[in-house]
Amino acid sequence: MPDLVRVSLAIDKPLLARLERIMAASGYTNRSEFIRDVVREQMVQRDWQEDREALATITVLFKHDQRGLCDKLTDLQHHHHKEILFTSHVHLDEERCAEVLVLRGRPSRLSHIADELKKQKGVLHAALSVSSTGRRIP
Ligand code: NI
Repeated sequence: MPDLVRVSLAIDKPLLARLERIMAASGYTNRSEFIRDVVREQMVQRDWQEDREALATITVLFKHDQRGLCDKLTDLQHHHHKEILFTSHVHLDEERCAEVLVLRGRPSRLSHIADELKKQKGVLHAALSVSSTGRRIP
């Protein structure tokens, strides 16, 4: 573990009570670990706001018998091969499939790819989950 520095901070009681409730609801028992994770989360959000290289996953739920959809989804993934690191396909039942994509690149590009996938006819749901390459997170 890197050098740890002890800090004290001033916080008003209602805000501290709120922090403790959020911590407990999130399953944290260690206040320091909670604060460290809040800071890391803020760093990831800033990377996304400032369009710095990031990591993301996109989950796409779709009906595989929609005419032309599977070809279209494959075409889109080839077009964005520079950002898409990995794709996995799951046959959920007789009609529905899900694909999970892992992407790396500028957040504006990754959001654009998610939007492109989402708007295809036959896509029932598409969700972007944002993360980080971790290079800037201590
Ligand atoms: Ni399938």
